[in-house]
Amino acid sequence: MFFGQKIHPLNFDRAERFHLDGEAVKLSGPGMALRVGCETVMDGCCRLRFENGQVADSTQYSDAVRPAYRRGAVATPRLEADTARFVTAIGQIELQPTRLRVAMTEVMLETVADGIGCCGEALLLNFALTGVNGCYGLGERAGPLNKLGQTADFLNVDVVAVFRHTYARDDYDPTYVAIPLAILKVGERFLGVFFDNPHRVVMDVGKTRPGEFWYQAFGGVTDLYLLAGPTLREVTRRYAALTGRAPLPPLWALGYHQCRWGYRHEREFRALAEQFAAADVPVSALWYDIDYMDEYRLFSWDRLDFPDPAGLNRELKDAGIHAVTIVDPGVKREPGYPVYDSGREKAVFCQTASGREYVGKVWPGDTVFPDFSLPAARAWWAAYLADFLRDSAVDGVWLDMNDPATGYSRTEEMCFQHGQAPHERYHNQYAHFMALASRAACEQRDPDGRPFLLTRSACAGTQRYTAVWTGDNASNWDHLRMALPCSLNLSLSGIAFNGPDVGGFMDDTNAELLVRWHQACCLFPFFRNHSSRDSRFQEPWQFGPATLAAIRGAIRLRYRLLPYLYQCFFAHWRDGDPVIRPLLYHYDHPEYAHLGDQYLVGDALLVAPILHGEGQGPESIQRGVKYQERRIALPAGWWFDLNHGVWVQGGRVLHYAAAADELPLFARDGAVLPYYAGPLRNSFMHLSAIELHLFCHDQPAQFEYTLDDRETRRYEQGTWGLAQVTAEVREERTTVKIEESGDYPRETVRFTPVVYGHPEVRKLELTVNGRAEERKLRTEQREWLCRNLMVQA
Ligand code: MIG
Repeated sequence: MFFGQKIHPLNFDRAERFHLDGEAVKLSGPGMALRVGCETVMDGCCRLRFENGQVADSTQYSDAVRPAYRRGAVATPRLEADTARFVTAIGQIELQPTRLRVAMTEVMLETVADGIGCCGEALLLNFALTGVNGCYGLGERAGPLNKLGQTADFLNVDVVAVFRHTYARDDYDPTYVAIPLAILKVGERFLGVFFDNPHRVVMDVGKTRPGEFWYQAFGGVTDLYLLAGPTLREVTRRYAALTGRAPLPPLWALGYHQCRWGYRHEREFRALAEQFAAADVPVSALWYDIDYMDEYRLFSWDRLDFPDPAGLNRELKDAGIHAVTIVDPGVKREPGYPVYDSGREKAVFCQTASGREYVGKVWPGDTVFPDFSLPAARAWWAAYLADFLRDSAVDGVWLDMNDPATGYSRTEEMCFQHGQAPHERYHNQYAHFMALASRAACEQRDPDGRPFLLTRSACAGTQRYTAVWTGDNASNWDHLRMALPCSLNLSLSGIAFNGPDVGGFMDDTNAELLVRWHQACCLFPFFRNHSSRDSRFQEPWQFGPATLAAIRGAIRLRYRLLPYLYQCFFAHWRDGDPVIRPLLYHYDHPEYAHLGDQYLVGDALLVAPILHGEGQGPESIQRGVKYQERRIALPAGWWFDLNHGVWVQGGRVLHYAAAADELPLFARDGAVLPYYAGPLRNSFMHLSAIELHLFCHDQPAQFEYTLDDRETRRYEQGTWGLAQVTAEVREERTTVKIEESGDYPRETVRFTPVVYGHPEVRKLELTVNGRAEERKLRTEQREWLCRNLMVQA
């Protein structure tokens, strides 16, 4: 067996007839009995459940869908001569023994002839790709943005462990995350097909057979959710509503994070805090990798290297730096170690089919694994973790090795539910339930606070509990380029809070790569520099003053725009829009179907980073300064070029030259960017004064600024307000109106408008909640504040 292997379509049995079976339709033939039921789940979404008679247990074990949507309104089939018809919220669904056809108002999706089959426990659905010119989502993937012509294996693995010699390539498959959601672009319209099945599945999107889209599940029950468009935005929002949107993180979690495998002594952490201060680079968290532990025992500290972890972490926090510790799932199998003894006594560890404790071989040596599918195991885990977080004054949890990684010991022998449930049922959900239990620990520790968790593995729905990083990448340009489509597709797949290891994890980075990586990702939802103990150090100051200055510029840019990023997270929580988006999220142009080297942050900013190094692509030298060049597709309308301080007209491709310390960045006409202009002191940021940077060329500008306490979970009960901002620039006058509403005290934030790119503007008329306010007009005529920051530092 090798990854990506499929079942030949001719090996599937096909049905010959069907009949009504309760409220479902049963397709049957030699070797085959497949029950298909249909429900309307919510507006624009319905579910087809496929129960293969050869699968002994017809329970759906996936935890992907929010409980509210697990039951829908049953659509009773009407049987006609050779067709069963379901009438649903998205349109008509027609089923024949070997064919399925979904006719939505705007698009049609149908299988090829003989498109439905079973082979033992496996299920085949083979759709025709007629008219399909794009495919997105598919969770976390290497490769290009558009997955048409690609294949994807949905099995969580420890990538570097299984691709030991090829991890540095950019085409590995599978990855750490399994989210079987495909968003198809049919002509100009979109529809989503989410195959909810926690078992291993594969998709082949026209690779093996052009024109055919294979979904093959190797076991379990498949719930096919059809998500109506017609826009990408509607599909994405519906999927997010179905599987859950990320809760709001604390503001500090959106800052810059510094991590490295190999930091192993308290004096290194103190030195890091000092070095960041000396380098004048803000940092919001320092991360403890596995070396903080006492011989890799969970919930312990090596007391020689860290005599007083709580004291150290409080000291860091006084400087605005939070502490995050890694927490692996594996428990050292060591009688006398209390965590092991108590888990054994409570029977919370995974077992083999015959009931032995399942043993793997990872960092602690012989290791056992909590069975997070058991509520009792989750409660046991949460209690330990909550105590650990409290006792050590740790603010965030980093969940690693939860693919799960078991070393040389095969994973398949790991069973669940006291040996009763086969490995495949929970393999892809192992990290998910670990995250659920770990989030519960954070909530126990601080009932009103906002947890911050980061995980390596995940499945559909895991965004409800944690952020995701894209695992062990390598320090090379291919992996920098891959980071964009990978995070964009992950964002479309419900995981809005994600990002790669900036600088690259494996192998040695270099000055230029490190700078470009910081620039490319400084507006990503998650922004962490991380590297392996075997690689060269890559903290911002490791490559000399010019490199430091460029990196500092990118990091400061992020901090200046943290209020905007925070607004994007709030919008995600409210509506399901991802924080970073491919251009085709908002703009319709044939080229954008493949555009994976530039992206939007919210709907206001367009980022087109430099993704190649010196000598690898277009470049030039002008007046002694080196520039890297690239093409930038600028959608129609006016854009403000934040490097050059000029309006440029879109609807065309620009050829752009960026010096080493420049990130090509554009603000949309009509955008308002909330900007933090106060002092930069790590995670300390009082957002009681916000600048509203106004970009009005032809368009009036508009923005909904959400007001909340940024710390507690009261927003979940509706304790938040809106400041509705509208602005217009006409000749020499700027008119700005701010109207507050909602369940939040008025005028807790002082807003200052800043007008861009209008040298002729002289007057400001500002009204706040219906009252005229005197405020000096501020304009930026040449360059943007951030560029000044980036270049002059
Ligand atoms: O076997 O904890 O992906 O981020 O630094 C390697 C050590 C285990 C893998 C994670 C990586 C982390 C490393 N871990």
